[in-house]
Amino acid sequence: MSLTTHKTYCRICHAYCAMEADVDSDGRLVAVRGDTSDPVYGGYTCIKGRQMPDLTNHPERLRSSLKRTSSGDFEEIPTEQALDEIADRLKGLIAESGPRAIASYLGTHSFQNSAQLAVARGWHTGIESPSFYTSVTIDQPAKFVAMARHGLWSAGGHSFESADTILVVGNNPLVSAFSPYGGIPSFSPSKSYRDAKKRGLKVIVIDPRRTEVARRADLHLAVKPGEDPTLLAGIARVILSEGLHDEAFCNAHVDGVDRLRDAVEAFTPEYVESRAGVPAAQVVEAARLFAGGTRGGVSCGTGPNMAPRGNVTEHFVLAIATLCGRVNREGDAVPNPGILSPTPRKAQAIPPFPAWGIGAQSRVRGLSEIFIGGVGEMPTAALADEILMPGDGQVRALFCMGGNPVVAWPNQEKALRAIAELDLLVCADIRLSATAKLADYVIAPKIHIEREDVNILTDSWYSMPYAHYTQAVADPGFDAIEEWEIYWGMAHRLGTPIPLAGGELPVDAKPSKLDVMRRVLPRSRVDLAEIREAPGGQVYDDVAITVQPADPGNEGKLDVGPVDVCNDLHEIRAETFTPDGAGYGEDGDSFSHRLISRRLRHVYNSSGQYLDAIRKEGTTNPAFMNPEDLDALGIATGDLVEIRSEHASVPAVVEASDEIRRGVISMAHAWGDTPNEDAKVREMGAATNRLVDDATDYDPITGMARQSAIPVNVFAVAEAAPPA
Ligand SMILES: Nc1nc2c(c(=O)[nH]1)N[C@H]1C(S)=C(S)[C@@H](COP(=O)(O)OP(=O)(O)OC[C@H]3O[C@@H](n4cnc5c(=O)[nH]c(N)nc54)[C@H](O)[C@@H]3O)O[C@H]1N2
Ligand SMILES: Nc1nc2c(c(=O)[nH]1)N[C@H]1C(S)=C(S)[C@@H](COP(=O)(O)OP(=O)(O)OC[C@H]3O[C@@H](n4cnc5c(=O)[nH]c(N)nc54)[C@H](O)[C@@H]3O)O[C@H]1N2
Ligand code: SF4
Ligand SMILES: [Mo]
Repeated sequence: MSLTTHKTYCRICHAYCAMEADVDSDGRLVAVRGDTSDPVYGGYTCIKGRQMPDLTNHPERLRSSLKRTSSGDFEEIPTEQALDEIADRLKGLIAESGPRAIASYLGTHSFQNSAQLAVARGWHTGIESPSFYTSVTIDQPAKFVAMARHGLWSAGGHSFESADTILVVGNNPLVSAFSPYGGIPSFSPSKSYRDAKKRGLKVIVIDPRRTEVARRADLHLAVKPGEDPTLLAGIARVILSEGLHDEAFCNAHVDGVDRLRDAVEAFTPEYVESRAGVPAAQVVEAARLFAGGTRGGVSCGTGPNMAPRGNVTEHFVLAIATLCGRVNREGDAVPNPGILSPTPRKAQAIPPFPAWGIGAQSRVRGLSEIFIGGVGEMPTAALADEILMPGDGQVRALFCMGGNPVVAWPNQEKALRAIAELDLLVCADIRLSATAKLADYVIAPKIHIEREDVNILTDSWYSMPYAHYTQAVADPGFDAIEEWEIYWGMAHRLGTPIPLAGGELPVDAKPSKLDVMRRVLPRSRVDLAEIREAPGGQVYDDVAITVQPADPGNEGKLDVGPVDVCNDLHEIRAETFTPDGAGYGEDGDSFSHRLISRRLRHVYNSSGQYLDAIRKEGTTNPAFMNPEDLDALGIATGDLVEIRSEHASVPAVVEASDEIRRGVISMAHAWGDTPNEDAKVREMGAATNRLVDDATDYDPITGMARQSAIPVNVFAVAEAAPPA
């Protein structure tokens, strides 16, 4: 059979690797490989991306939309008929309970889907429902709190390519391919890192685990889980007390230096050592090494965001770079000003701005919308309560798009109760996930390679002005639609508008995807049709710019010492803690270990775990532990344990790793299913989010639950002997 080759990009994760795809005459995807001609990726792919044909054509792929019948089983239903029925249900629910009863949760896959996020948001605005939730608020919402309190430098931070020293806090891009804001690039990360080390880049890593990045770093601070605020306060103290900061920059553009100096004064290197487990000399060395460089940024990942006080950690991520003046100055070249959503680059501060408490209020825990890039989102950690709590504003219908709440939301037991309480659950998923299995309707979506998409999320992450707009390459060959079309279908039937940045979407006749994208990206510097016509990803050199002077009379300043952060630091300093060396589980601590989050190279959260090539890499999410901890329990790699938090317990299969400090368990989330499936832990792993308590250990601004550094005990479990 003859094959046609198309250029496209992978959307299994947000790295968007450029690929070539071979498709047969029926439109079926046969093979993929890295596009070696691509100027950014140079042919890089990972094991997940290379499974795209299997993922797309897999027998478990949903090939029809499904409806739950009165007997409780699913039956196939034409998608347009499902949308008719869902729209009728929505009309009834809105008439009874008002629009706030209708919620959306957009999971990780929504960020790889260029029309979905904006159209879903617009649809919510159109029906006047604030119940709009995404995985960002259970991921790294502290980033947005920190930016709001610290302000932003309009011209941005130094690029990775121009850096001589970087600080990496709980972020492992060599596996996660995730690191915006000047960290190790998401694109072909291992090669980028190797090349940068060759040219002399100095790297400091803060992580309880000796990660892939830490192995090749100049300095690895193996912090105790959750003690990043203390360690970073100690590093800031050294920078300020030794006068290593950029005084000229701070005098001109920064407020709060003295407030911060006072607030970190008590975080001496010796205090940091006893509390965070990092030798005092290393605290000093890290500060001198970072401040001694001339260019480079600080990046932070999920671990510290999920541990307590993520807002303080993310504040230091910004403040340490600011103190050292690591920003682009007037006249500097901006290697990539952004093509699709360009922002002006001026040598001036955008002063702190409000980002919470100003929009819709949550009904629980005093929470509110968080503004992410100017757009309000309700906190996902509170959604289960918004479904369960009766009264005005109770959520009764949920659209779950490319997400898997049963294994990803904090507090699995509550998530399951909430899902059972819903009047209507509509999932869009490529297979019957742990969550989709519980839905009233499952809509069969087109998968990545079957969609036209443009690289919105990564627009500003590249070190060159690069854009890639792919056409739909494969054809599902069955009745499948895109997620934005589900929202459009609702608006069409309900007669409600979908306002977007570039104007309202017509809701009478369905617009083309390009028309949608034009309204999502009205400010693109290069015409979208031109990017769409270009074969593969392209560099648009004509849009390079230099940093412009500040606006006349502009007096905006960044704030490195916001009063709230300083108050938090005083509170942190007053906390009791288990001194390093004493070990957890002593001094009144009733938990012997801290369970921390991590990513595994071969799977993306709960996606892909069932594919043959992936299962060869492992069929469970191992509990990685220090060999001495295993010895103390009298167990070895491959043995079963039960891990118990204050809240619940999960089974796990242990694996020895000398990369992890004693007292720590490192385990990936989003494996497994409900407790009913626990006996299959070796075949499907277990959901660590069951251990998470959403309602006691939460962040008061974002509602973020303690999803890392979770206090747990661990018990060896003797397994029944297998049948003879
Ligand atoms: N304890 C703990 N909890 C965590 C985390 C942690 O580290 N520890 N991490 C948090 C983070 S960072 C995140 S982002 C969330 C993730 O939270 P979610 O996004 O809710 O979870 P995923 O497992 O990524 O769910 C993705 C779903 O999309 C489906 N899917 C795959 N491809 C497609 C497609 O093309 N279209 C559609 N419609 N669906 C598709 C998959 O089958 C899967 O069911 O979890 C958070 N929860
Ligand atoms: N292969 C693969 N890639 C992925 C994903 C995946 O599941 N698999 N998931 C994607 C998603 S949704 C996201 S949000 C990104 C996340 O991208 P990253 O944030 O880079 O994710 P991780 O690789 O888990 O790195 C987080 C690090 O934090 C460390 N850590 C845990 N707790 C603490 C702590 O208290 N303090 C400090 N300092 N460190 C701590 C962990 O040891 C880990 O090395 O990755 C994305 N990419
Ligand atoms: S890193 Fe892997 S999964 Fe992510 S886009 Fe690239 S090939 Fe796809
Ligand atoms: Mo995430």
